[in-house]
Amino acid sequence: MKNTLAISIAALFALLSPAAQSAGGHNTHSGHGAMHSAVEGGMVDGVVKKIDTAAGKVTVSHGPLTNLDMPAMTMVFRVKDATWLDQIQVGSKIRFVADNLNNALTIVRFELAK
Ligand SMILES: [Cu+2]
Repeated sequence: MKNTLAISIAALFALLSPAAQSAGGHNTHSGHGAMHSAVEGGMVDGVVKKIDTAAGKVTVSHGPLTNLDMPAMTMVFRVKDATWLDQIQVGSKIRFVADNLNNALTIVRFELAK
């Protein structure tokens, strides 16, 4: 009985630890976002200017990216999911979230604007 209880507690910690770490990371991110609450989690509007399927890159004229302290501009992004490039063409209106992944500004969330 004692052993069973010890194992249960160990199992409980094993279950909780990753969750606690994950929650901590998320909170850190949200804390940063709180400074930019209007944009955090929100999608930014953009217009596709050029598509480089081979390189997995897209040139987008975008509105201000507050989470990246970036004003509106036209620039090249990587895309997290290359299949997104199949859904767009030059002139497509998109909504997206960009983030800095491995020092490359990358579109991490994407949808076609209606
Ligand atoms: Cu930019």
